[in-house]
Amino acid sequence: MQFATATKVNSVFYKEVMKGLQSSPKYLDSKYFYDDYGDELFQQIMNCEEYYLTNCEMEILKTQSAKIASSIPALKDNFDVIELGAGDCSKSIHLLKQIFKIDNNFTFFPIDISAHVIKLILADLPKKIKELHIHGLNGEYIAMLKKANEISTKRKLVLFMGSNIGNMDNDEAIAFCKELRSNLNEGDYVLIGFDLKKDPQIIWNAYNDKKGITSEFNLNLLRRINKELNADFEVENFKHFPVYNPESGECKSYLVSKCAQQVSIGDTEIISFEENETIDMEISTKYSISQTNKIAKSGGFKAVEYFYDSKHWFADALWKCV
Ligand code: AVI
Repeated sequence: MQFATATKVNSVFYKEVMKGLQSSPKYLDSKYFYDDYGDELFQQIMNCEEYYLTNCEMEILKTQSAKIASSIPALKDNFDVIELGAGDCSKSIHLLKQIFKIDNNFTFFPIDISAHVIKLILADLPKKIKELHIHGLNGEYIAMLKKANEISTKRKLVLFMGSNIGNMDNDEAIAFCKELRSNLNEGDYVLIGFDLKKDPQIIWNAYNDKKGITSEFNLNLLRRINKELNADFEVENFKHFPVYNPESGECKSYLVSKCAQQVSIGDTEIISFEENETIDMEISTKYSISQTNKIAKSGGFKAVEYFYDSKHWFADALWKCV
């Protein structure tokens, strides 16, 4: 099949992949993990034994949603709820149900980079909370938040859970929070999930599960590039290798080239790999509470309250726009 269709070569995906693979050291953006199969693999990760994050945050939402809702006095006024990276809404649904008891007239705007995920939410959520107003938005967080703001001028509660912020380094996280704040108004709230520093072995295991699902999740991005950008990565020539630094709290996933090799992308580009050369695939940052407070302050928020799971491995922080 001829690759040189104008759309693919001009796509942001192609440009960002080329930029990352032509850099030194090489990197790819983990936001591209989530094609249909990537979504499925992430679901499997969330269910796997070692990946504790989902269970911890689920416990918080299942047991403390009433408390979270009562900590936000603004919910008694006219408001809407936005979820950045909504996924399957299996955690947020507990909070949405509590909020619905306070006011059944709000609109829920789930935002997700995956069109597939938004389709599933629109099909499933109305079965679980009848008469909930839902407006799904498929795209990047801030662009879609701006869209939600064009549709609704009500006060906002933004949910940004799952430690999705951990997939940014510290500077990116602060820049992102500033941008988030600039698209909200004083008195709006954010509920934001942070995976906390803990026994480093527990963290490392979460990104190196025995069944190899996380490895597949990383390698799947190479398969996606093969499929969508007409590349010829030999996926078995790369090895998934996660590293956790307990000092910085950065857990980083690399793909390591098992041999010297060349990969062609599209009709024209060749990328060379040396043996043991790396591709930086993902950062999953782990935080202390004082680090999260610094991020809140730098972003223009005030941390109002923290909600922890029983092991204190994870925290959902309630921030108010000041
Ligand atoms: C989505 N994000 C918070 C996950 C994480 O833990 O960084 C993605 C993930 N990567 C490997 N396992 C899960």
